[in-house]
Amino acid sequence: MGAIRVDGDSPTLAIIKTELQLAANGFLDKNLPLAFDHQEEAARLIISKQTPSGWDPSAKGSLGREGYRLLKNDAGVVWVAADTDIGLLYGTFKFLQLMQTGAGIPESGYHSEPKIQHRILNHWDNLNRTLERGYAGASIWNWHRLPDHIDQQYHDYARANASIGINGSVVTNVNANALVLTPEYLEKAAALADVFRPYGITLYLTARFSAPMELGRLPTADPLDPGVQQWWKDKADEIYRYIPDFGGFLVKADSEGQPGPHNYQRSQADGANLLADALKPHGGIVMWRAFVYSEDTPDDRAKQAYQEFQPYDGSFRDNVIVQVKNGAIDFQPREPFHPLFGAMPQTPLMMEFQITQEYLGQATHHVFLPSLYTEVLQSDTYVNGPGSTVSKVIDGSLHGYSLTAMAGVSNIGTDRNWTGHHFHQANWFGYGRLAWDPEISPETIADEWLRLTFTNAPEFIEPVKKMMLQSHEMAVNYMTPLGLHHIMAWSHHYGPGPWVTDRHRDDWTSTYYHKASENGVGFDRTASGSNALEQYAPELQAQWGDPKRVPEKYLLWFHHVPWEYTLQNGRTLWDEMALRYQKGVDEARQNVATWESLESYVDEERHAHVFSFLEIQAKEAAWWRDACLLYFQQFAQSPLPEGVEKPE
Ligand code: GCW
Repeated sequence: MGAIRVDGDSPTLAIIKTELQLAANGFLDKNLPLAFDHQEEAARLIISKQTPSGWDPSAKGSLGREGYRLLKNDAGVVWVAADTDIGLLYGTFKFLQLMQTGAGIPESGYHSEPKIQHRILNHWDNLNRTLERGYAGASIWNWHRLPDHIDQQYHDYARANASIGINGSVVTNVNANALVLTPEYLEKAAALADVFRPYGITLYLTARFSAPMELGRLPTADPLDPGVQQWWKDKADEIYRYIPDFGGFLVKADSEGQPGPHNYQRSQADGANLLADALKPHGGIVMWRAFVYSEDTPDDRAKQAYQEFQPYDGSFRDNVIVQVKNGAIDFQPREPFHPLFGAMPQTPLMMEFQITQEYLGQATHHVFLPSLYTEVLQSDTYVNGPGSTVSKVIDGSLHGYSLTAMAGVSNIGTDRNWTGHHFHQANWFGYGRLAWDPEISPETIADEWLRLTFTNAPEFIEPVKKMMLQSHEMAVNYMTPLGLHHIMAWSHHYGPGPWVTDRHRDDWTSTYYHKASENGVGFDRTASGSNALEQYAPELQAQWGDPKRVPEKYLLWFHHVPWEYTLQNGRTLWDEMALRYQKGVDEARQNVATWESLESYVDEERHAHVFSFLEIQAKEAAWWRDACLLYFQQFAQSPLPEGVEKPE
């Protein structure tokens, strides 16, 4: 990398120097101590907020709080430019990535600014280090040893996140424990925030709505009660004494047993505004989740969040952002986008994606999630005419939101490879890249990740990229083709369970969702059924409401159709369903063979690890196929079409 000049002195600039040193050692495979104070004339790489002599100051332009520019002059000297230290850190990471992938810096330079302000990981981590829906070991937060012991893993975590542009972390579970708001835990949280800060990462906590009762011994948590309001104000003041740049609260209320404003016949806006007012003087925000559904079984759970929130559009404080899951049910292998997107022009909405694979084979099934994320982000809501994509709702451009954010439910744990499956690092990486720029293609993300993680050899990149890019469709095929959803085993959601019925409440069963009988299969969400469809724009109602026009991937999401129903390709529904299950299995098996053939490109340990997981996936794809086809066949009462293997 030659002579380097890094201007200035700060914890973030110190990190930049460490990164350059690490990269130099890695790229050159030897330890050559770098010096960072070269005079301008000698330096080949300049990392600076000031314009170096001989450079046109206007070339840098204004870059905002987190943007950066990479410039190269005729002599081949590179300048990483930004207005802030964090911008320089992001620029340095990009510079190193371009070097490592062999892309180099384009002649015209490279400029990037995030399209979304808050790019956040949500950890569903409990204080006792168990994780809700975590499949890669225990929680990396060791609350017992904090604040005095700072594990190296916290630094590594912050570093990895900064390298992909993530700038916020909610370190506690949305099913919240109020204890984290006590001084003992705030001191621990403050120690984590200290680690995160120089990497540009803000710490957030989940707030349990009933905390004023549990911690403050108040008789109520009613959001309109002055005593409750004062309690939250005092609590916010206290938190900011520990963590001066605390980001704010993420809240799950009135959902799956969590307390909330419903307990006091108040609205979601009343609840969110209570916390927003407490945080406002300190600059904090509230991320209020829309994953609210009633205690009683509804006619259609898919309608509930919209019914609960849409009427309150415009009633939330300006430091509230409503956090909406990508689909209206719950992180299914495939769902149409959530109808709230586009329906709340006066209330900032943020996206919640799940990176941990609760319903997608958990840690052992390889599914490249950027394909799923992009499908949602590029969906057209039509609310302001064609082209009103979900990504434009989220980046604020469609409705002029002043607050923008994206959340990803983390798949990180104490496993040595962080995410259980090596390839699930690509989902963490891809989430970060899409939070920075929701328009990037899955193909670009897969390409970047493979080069940064394994090798630049095209003989490896091409087949593995193909495997990644088809993996989402493959999993949908062997789990829930044609719009089927929520037919997983009960509670843990691993493996098939289309037969699940009679468990506490109907909308936690599979039969509620697929409604299979001799007459057909699918959930009628048109006007003749639950009419959830009316929550979408008229263009979509017309298209999706017509079984002949709805994309077939959503057919059984919106329609109940007979088994002998004819699809666009002329096959019956039953035959097509069976063939899709088989296709998923075939591809999962092919992946095992593809990976096996690439042994020479990957170190033995990682090759063997991925191989065994791909074998599990292929075996379990067949389990899914057999279980679902045997179950549905009792209603379809037809033989399996040619080409579909008979269950053993
Ligand atoms: O689907 C459900 C999960 C719960 C989770 C909930 C939520 C954190 O099964 O484990 O709770 O979603 O998103 O709140």
